[in-house]
Amino acid sequence: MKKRWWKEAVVYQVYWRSFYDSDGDGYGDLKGVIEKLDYIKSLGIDVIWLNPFYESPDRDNGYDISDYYRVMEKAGDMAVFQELVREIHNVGMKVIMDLVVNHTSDQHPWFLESRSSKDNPKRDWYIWEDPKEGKEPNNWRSYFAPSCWELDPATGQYYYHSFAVEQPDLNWKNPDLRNEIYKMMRFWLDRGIDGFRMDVINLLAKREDFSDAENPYDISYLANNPGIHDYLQEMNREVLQHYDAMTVGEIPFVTPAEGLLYVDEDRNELNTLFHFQVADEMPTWDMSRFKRIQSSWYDGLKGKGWNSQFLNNHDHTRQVTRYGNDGQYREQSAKLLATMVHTLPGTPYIYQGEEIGMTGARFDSIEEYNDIAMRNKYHEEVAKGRDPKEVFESLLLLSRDNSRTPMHWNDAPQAGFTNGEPWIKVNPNYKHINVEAALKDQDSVYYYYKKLISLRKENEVVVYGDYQDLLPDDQNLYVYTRSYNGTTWLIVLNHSDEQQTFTFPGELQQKGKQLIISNYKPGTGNGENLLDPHEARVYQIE
Ligand code: TEU
Repeated sequence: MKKRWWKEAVVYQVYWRSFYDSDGDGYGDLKGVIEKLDYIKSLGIDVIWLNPFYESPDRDNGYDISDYYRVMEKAGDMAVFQELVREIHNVGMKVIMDLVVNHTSDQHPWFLESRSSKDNPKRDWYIWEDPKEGKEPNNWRSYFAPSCWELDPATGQYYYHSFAVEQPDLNWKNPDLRNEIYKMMRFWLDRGIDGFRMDVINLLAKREDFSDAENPYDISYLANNPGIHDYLQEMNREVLQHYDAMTVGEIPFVTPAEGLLYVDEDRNELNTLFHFQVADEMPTWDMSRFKRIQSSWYDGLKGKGWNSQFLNNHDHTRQVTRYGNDGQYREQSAKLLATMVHTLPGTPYIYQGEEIGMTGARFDSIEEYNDIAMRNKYHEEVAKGRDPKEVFESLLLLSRDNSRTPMHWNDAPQAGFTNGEPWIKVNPNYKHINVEAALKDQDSVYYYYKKLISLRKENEVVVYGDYQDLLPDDQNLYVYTRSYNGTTWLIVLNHSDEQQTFTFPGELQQKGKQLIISNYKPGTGNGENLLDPHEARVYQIE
């Protein structure tokens, strides 16, 4: 495949509101990111992804934008943003921004105009439908609400929202709207950013036919509709191809064949994607399923398009809690999951705090949660008459606040995140899981990440190598090779709480092997044929 900087890169996601608070208002901010750039750089990171910091009423933590050209006060201002971009470039990193153009806030002036009357020129910038028999136009649900339609009493029509009621969807059929978005993208690219993470980008086109869904709970009708590829090709022609920009699309509800249409290098749409076959469809660890997903995406994109690897982000529970062991084997498990993400094919993403093995948070009552998805779901279920405690418990594992608690810098109050009251509670385990402690311990999860990242820089096999799963049916061991230009790496992962015996498959038995990295100290292991709980090893085959 063609060599590209964003294929070789490691991306670090900064959820700025929980990263570092420089002014004591309880929210992290862009100045705080500037203060911590040396830390990010020290890991060996190439690209920072910043979650949205545009002007916003903040009902969905910045994903409800009311002005695309302003910086939210909590985050800072345009001058600080420009300083941040400069500083990031000065230390040799790049920065990509969230692009949220499926919807705006209901407080965006475009929507205020659109809703003001049926003949307002901006009416057509959103999606309006008449009631059907006095009710919603159809039975579709939205991500965050029981219906994707909300009645606007002033004009008697319903507007369409894929997410919360406060996030009306834009109408991408309207060419004026599209041009306005392209203009806005150029504005930020001209200010020096290096690309975009594109929020639910495959939701832009809607179905032509708004008839009822057979199963309204399968909300895949919101995505991948006819016209989407025309919009993305137009966006590429109008904006992206004029910059050396990296684009990663958030693309739920796709098979590899559908995903390829977005990232096929001959089609000029996006560079790479996040598919959600793991994050949305695999609630807890499932070895066979994970292996099938990896193989099918590898086969589906091979030689044509580029994948991304991640196991958590600001929407998905921290990986060591959800997919690993965050108790007795927390450190080993965090290192094993990292080994996997950084040696599977695709660009790896690290979500802040993952590199010190931060765990999911658990609060005591729904009032302590801020996540709009969780709160809305809780109220919907309780209103149906279900037991509140049972509903609450059922939402804990996947609450988005699991991963949104503040970054742990040290063992000082509030984990050194803020001098004020944090906007969301700090995970109490910051006393022993924090950056300061990690930096003092040569065996920490942090130093393991640092080594993994440097391996990617020095060994093209990790980036461009072919992938082969050697034990597709094993429930505990994940064993695969990456091969490139005569070099072969063998990755051996014991994703279980028990010791496992292991035999090198086939011809690998006779070959020489050099251990490149492992999460157990050399010498303390049990020899090559016994793997400790959560042991990870990477060998170069001679
Ligand atoms: O997320 C889309 C979303 O709903 C995810 O939670 C989902 O799990 C998966 O990513 C896609 O199926 C994006 C943002 O990341 C999220 O924070 C926003 O709330 C949402 O869009 C609306 O903008």
